[in-house]
Parts: sequence; structure tokens; C-alpha cells
Amino acid sequence: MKRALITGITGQDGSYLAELLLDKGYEVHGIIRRASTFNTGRIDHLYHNPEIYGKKLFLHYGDLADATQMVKLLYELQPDEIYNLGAQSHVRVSFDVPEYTADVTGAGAVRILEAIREAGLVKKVRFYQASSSEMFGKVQAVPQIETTPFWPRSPYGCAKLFAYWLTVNYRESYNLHASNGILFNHESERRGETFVTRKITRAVGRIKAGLQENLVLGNLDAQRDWGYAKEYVEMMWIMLQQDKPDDYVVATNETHTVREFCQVAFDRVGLDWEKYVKYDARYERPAEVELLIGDPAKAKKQLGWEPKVRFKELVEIMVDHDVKVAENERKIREVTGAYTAPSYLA
Ligand code: NAP
Ligand code: F7E
Repeated sequence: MKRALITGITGQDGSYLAELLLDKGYEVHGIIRRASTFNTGRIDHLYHNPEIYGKKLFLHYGDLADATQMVKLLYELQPDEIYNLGAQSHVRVSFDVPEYTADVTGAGAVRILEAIREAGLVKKVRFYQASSSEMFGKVQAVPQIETTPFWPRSPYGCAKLFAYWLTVNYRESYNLHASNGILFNHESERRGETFVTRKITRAVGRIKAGLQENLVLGNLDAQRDWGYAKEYVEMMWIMLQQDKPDDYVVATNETHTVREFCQVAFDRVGLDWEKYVKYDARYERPAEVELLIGDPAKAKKQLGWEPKVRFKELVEIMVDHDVKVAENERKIREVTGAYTAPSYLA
């Protein structure tokens, strides 16, 4: 039985990856942060399953800012694969907390890489770094591929670039099996609620259910290459099964504006988006990434990976989910008169 360690297991990707690895027969360990509120909503179905938790899935308190705990865990667990998905992952927020973002999203990767050396795991372990299309930022070529020069536009992008190069550096310096997945935006019904796609689909559900009046957004002209998260985590695993580590763009090679996302999402429930979407400059970023579109040809050629879920289907999966969530919340409110339902229930 292979043993994997996931940082960021409570996040969108971490939860899907944990499911995938459990399905493949792995023993899965995840690092979670102590919080004053519940932060395991996305993996509660695994945590509360007595056949899984404590048998195949184990959670450990830790933090990417805490190197000592990382070394201790790696000594104890001796994992075969490590997936570093933990991060302060919000681009807009990274302008508010640049130093914290550098520490967790950037230096967090070094802490794991050094812990691998410290625990004597360089020959044994395989390492995946969650790199990002945000590293392309002010894009120097269209579409972006693995060799496109980077030009990050946010503290988040800069931190990810640091972690990207450290991953390459440990591969070259110590022969570590370390790979970067350069993942373009990927979304799902588990997407964090302050990222634009989920903010839109939640609003659509809530407006339809009469729980919300309008939706306030920033730049509608930004273009993104949006794929489905469930498919993207599979690529993380595939990369670590190769004899040779490498770096891969994971994308759909299609791009759409935030405006188009709104149109398709509101259309799904028969509403006219222009009547509900308002603008507020506070959702703009000091420097914007205007256009992202990735060509995953290398992933297709070398690893046989291709995305299946396309833009319209992705929007519809998310809207349909959030319509149900909002409808449940409306019913609960009717009975209790109170706001109660966490959005990821149902
Ligand atoms: P996410 O939903 O924001 O999840 C981030 C995870 O990191 C959460 O489990 C979070 O824990 C954890 N985390 C945050 N700060 C931490 C810290 N100090 N120590 C340990 N863990 C910490 O992100 P995601 O969308 O799943 O993305 C997964 C990874 O891929 C991230 O590194 C992200 O930057 C990167 N990425 C994402 C995309 C995308 O489009 N989704 C694209 C490219 C790259 P809590 O639950 O406690 O907050
Ligand atoms: O913004 C525009 C915003 O926050 C997308 C992260 O997973 O993907 C994600 O980063 C676009 C931007 O994602 C609002 O200006 C307009 O142009 O959903 P987002 P992101 O910044 O692309 C990359 C690949 C990652 O690696 C990151 O971790 O939408 N936008 N109005 C808005 N964005 C937000 N959040 N909220 C708005 O109201």
C-alpha cells in the first residue's frame, strides 16, 4: 500500500485528490490547520466514515509555516508521495497579506523540500508542487506553454514562482523526483466561495431562490482558461507515476471572460445577467492578469491526459449544485427563520 501526504487536504483540490488516492488504495495522510471554526467540510464525508478515517485516512495538525512539525511528520510517516497543495491561494488577498503569502505559498514549499532531505527521503519520495498559471501573469505568448517566460502580477504569483523554481532546483541539485503541475484555473462545486466562478454560481442560486438581490463584481473583461478540478487532480497523480519528474501545463486551451461566465450561469436558470450584476472597484486588483489560455499538448503527448469537461458544462455543473444548495437554505430559513445552512452541504 502506497502512503501519500497531502498539504491543503481541506481545500478544493486536496479533497478531490484524497478521494482519488483512497480509490486507488493509498493510505492518505493530510495536514490540517487548527481553526476556531470547522474547516474540514470538504472532507467530512471521509472523516465521518469509520471504514475510512483511522484506517486509510489520517489527519495531522500542522502548518506550512511550521518547519519543525513538517520534519517530524516526514520522519514518522516516511511517505512515498507528497502533494504540496497548501497555500494562501487567493490572488486579491495576496495584495493585502503579501508577506504571509510569501511565507506560506512560497517558503512553505522550501520547508517541505528541506524536510524531505532532513528525513532522509530524497531517494524514496516523489514530490508534487501545485504551481499556477498566475506565474505567466502579463503573458508573453498566447497560448501559454511550459517554456513561456513567466511575469507574475501579484504577491501570490511571485510566491508560486519561487516555489516553482525551488522544485526545479531540488530536482536538479539532489535528483529528487519533483514535478510542477502548472495548473490553469480549475473550478467545481467545491470551489472556495470568494473565487469569481463560485461567487457567480452561488449568487445565481441565491437570486433564483430569493435569498439575494444582486451580485457585485470587479473586472468582467478578464479572460480565464477554466477547467474542472476533479479532472485536474488526476494529472497530479499521473505526474508522480512517471519514471522521470517534469513540469506540465494543465489547461483546456479555451478562454472565456468573466462576463461570459455570468451570461451562461444566469442563462441556466432563465435570468438576464445584466439585470443583476453590479460593479464595485474594490474587487479590482492593483495589477490584473488580463488573459490566460494554456496549451496542454505536452501533457497529452507524454501522459495521455486531456480535459473532458468544457466551459459550458462546467458552469452548468456548478450552477445546478448551487441552485440546490440555495433552495435547501430557503427551506431551512422558512422553518427556522434563521440563516443556518453551510453552502457545501447538499
Ligand atoms: P484552496 O481551496 O484555497 O485550498 C488551500 C488549502 O491550503 C486549504 O486546505 C487550506 O487550509 C490550506 N492552507 C492554507 N494556509 C495554510 C497553511 N499556512 N498551512 C497549511 N495549509 C494551509 O485551494 P485549491 O483551489 O484547492 O488549490 C490547491 C493548490 O493549487 C493551492 O496551492 C493553489 O494555490 C494551487 N492552484 C490552484 C488553482 C485553482 O484554480 N484552483 C490553480 C493553480 C494552482 P484551510 O482549509 O484551513 O484554509
Ligand atoms: O479571479 C476577476 C478577477 O479570484 C478570476 C486561484 O485559484 O486561479 C485563481 O486565481 C478573475 C480575475 O481567480 C471578481 O479580477 C472580477 O481576473 O476567481 P479568481 P484567479 O485570480 O484567476 C489561479 C490559477 C490560482 O492559482 C489561484 O490560486 O475574475 N473578478 N470580479 C473577480 N474575482 C474575484 N475573486 N471576485 C470578484 O468579485
